[in-house]
Amino acid sequence: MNLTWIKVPQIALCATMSAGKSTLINALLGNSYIPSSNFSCTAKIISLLNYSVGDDLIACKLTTDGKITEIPMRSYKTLRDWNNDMEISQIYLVGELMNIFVPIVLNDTPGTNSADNVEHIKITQNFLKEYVSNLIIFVINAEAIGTIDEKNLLIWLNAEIFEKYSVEIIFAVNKLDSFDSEREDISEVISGIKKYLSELGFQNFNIFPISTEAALLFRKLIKRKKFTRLENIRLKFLYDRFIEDDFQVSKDLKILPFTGEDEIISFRDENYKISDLYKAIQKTGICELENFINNKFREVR
Ligand SMILES: Nc1nc2c(ncn2[C@@H]2O[C@H](COP(=O)(O)OP(=O)(O)O)[C@@H](O)[C@H]2O)c(=O)[nH]1
Ligand SMILES: [Mg+2]
Repeated sequence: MNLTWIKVPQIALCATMSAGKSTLINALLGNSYIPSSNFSCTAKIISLLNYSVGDDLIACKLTTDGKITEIPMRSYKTLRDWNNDMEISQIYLVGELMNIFVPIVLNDTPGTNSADNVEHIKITQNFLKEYVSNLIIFVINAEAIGTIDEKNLLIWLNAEIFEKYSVEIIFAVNKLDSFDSEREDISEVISGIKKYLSELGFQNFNIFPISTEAALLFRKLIKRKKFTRLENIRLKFLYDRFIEDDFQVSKDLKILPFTGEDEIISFRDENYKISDLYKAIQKTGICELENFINNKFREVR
């Protein structure tokens, strides 16, 4: 396969374990391709080029003997196996992101968690030092802000990357769907995170409130993708939350009206309106992040 695409703008995704990086990439793709789990399973850098190759993705593995193997990827079992295979040194994917119209490569770094696996921190730090990215998206788990691992990673990034290279960092504050907006003001949560980040030395950064899981499930439903039983339970819950409860991750989101022809999707005894799903997707905050990436890299070209 032609690897000239490494010249394309590079985005590195960074976070501590289980913040939602894999779910974010899946939400951008509109299907569950990258294994998401509560275990620190991502042991390798997975690089995804935004390029249309039909309905599915193409997956390429680079093995330690220098061989590149390319296969069409239909389920995420492939990646789970590859991730655990010590002979594989790098994984490249090619596939089309739903709402990003500029050529970019997303690099998913292993989520760091010192208690669990020090190797992951080294892989992530070496990658960030050796391959200068054009943008770093740091995913923050809003349910667990300010852990020692997160602080250590942010302090390292500030000292080793931002003081030495001119790279932009933005923060995606994830899992905001799990906040009870009647008990807690989400905008105060976001202000608190801004303060925390500026105390760690970050200045002039953009911050994106988000719910990657909701964005992924709503998009999968629109694309009529397969759901597991648990995903279906989460879909019903999140649809109820974002549509019936009229929840959104930030008051500042621009919600555009749906202009297409409306339709009902009947799925496992429930009815979902396409117009509501489009509205719900915008309320997850994912489109703001996508617009930012589109605008940033449109300028570069
Ligand atoms: N409530 C909630 N959970 C999420 C969200 N995004 C991811 N998760 C969950 O967090 C866990 C870790 O997600 P994953 O994407 O694998 O994290 P990673 O380690 O950063 O790649 C999984 O159980 C996800 O279902 C979200 O937006 N809301
Ligand atoms: Mg992951």
